[in-house]
Amino acid sequence: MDSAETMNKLPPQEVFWNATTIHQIEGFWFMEEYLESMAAFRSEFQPRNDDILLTSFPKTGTTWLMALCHNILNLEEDEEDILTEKNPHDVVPTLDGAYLADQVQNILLHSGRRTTSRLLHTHLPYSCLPEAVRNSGCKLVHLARNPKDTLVSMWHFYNKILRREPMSSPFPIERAVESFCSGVIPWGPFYEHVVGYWEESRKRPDEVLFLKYEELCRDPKDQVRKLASFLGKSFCPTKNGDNDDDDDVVEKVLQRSSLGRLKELEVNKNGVLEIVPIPNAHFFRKGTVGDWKSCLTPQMAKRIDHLTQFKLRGTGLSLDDF
Ligand code: PAP
Repeated sequence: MDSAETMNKLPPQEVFWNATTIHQIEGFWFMEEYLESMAAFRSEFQPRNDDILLTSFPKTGTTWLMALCHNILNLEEDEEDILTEKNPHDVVPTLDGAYLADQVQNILLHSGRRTTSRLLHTHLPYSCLPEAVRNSGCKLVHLARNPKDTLVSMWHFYNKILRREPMSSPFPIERAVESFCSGVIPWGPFYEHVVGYWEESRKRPDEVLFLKYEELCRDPKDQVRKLASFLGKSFCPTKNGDNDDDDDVVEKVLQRSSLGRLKELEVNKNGVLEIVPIPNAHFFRKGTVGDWKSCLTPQMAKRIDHLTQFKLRGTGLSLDDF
């Protein structure tokens, strides 16, 4: 193959927010620094049938989902409460971002010896998951979030990690809206990402659970029970037919996973992720439904709502779901 031909085979690339290169692979955009790890995950990862793979578009509540699932599965045995010492991202590894890191390989090997399932995470869209995962019986849990709140959360996060000195000013919000709507954003486009998991959850409801951040906020106990039962953990050890014992466990899971608690822990105030050097504090902000109102103008909101309606038409998902 000559060099012109090789050039033609390189995945298309763009510069995201004037700050970092992203490449388009199979219709989605990925940060250059994760490509090697992502390729290794896609070709080498050996799923087990009892693996639990959490999936999310960035900033849709990943950290919360990690904490909830960890606590649901380990509450009884985890007397030490590992989340007081480690950020949820260091307990539940993101395989596309850090597959090759020694810490992740250790987690994969170590948790393989445990009696409980391996709890893992990826930001990859459904269609880009390793074929071995799509063909395995392992359970997938997807957490979706309102697009406007996702965008605003993303804006705050990427301003912190990508717009450091000398670019210390925030990226203009109107340009962030533009790139969100164009879909040319890390792991984007957003809508195709969410619809991929939504459709798979409708085809295989026993293996793919689709949750929404807003529902978790609105009805946390019911959502945690639903999640626990999907993960094969039943919370109903009641003797007298009422839900009291069950309620205590659900409350404890929620309390241990809550934004208020995690945010105040020393590790999350001053620590840095073990695998990629991001300050833990960046993962905890407000966690408010509708926080987009603090950043987006009514015109920006209207534009995103129109796009959402258009992109979700015929899927069975709608704007009112979020
Ligand atoms: P990630 O995909 O990069 O891991 P993710 O955890 O999805 O990030 O995004 C952080 C968002 O989840 C923040 O939302 P906000 O910017 O709108 O505030 C963060 O506050 C929220 N979040 C983090 N932990 C929790 C939690 N335990 N409960 C509720 N929301 C949380």
